[in-house]
Amino acid sequence: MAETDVYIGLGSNLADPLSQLGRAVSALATLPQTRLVAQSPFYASRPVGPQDQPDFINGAVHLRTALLPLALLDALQAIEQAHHRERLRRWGPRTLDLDLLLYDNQVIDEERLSVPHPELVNRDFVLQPLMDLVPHLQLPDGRAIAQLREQCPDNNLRRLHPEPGNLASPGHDD
Ligand code: ROI
Repeated sequence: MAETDVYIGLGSNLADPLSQLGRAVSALATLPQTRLVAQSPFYASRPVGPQDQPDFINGAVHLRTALLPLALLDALQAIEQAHHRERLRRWGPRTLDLDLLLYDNQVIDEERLSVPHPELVNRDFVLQPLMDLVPHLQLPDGRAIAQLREQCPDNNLRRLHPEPGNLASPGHDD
């Protein structure tokens, strides 16, 4: 079975966003022909779009899958629906967003699907979790996500879980 590395962005700002993301990661881990390789920390972020909505919680996961891009997109949309996805208005609050950010090194430009995700390069709440997963990741056009992260607008990203202070610290001697 040919497997492909893919990266999925997660976002929510309605109905207990942290638990929405936690349950979404579990659902992604049980997709057919798919394995969860790694999960990023979760971050709080100021909304892009109208400001009269709650902050978002964002994260990303690395999957290895044999699903083709559109089959994977169908599976992501099924998980969104199972979470009673609500999108109240354009660029407004939502229960769960699952975005196919990267599918191997492929460029996909179809009616239902654009990969890499077109907004990826502008969003710290996508680039930072991707960097946590793969610090040296490059886009298919060769741009390094670490450099894009330095240049992109600031959405007041705050790392929530696991908290930075909870990381094992080398040199701690008790
Ligand atoms: N803003 C933030 N911070 N995080 C998101 O995931 C997000 N998703 C969206 C819009 C409404 C554009 N803004 C967002 O779809």
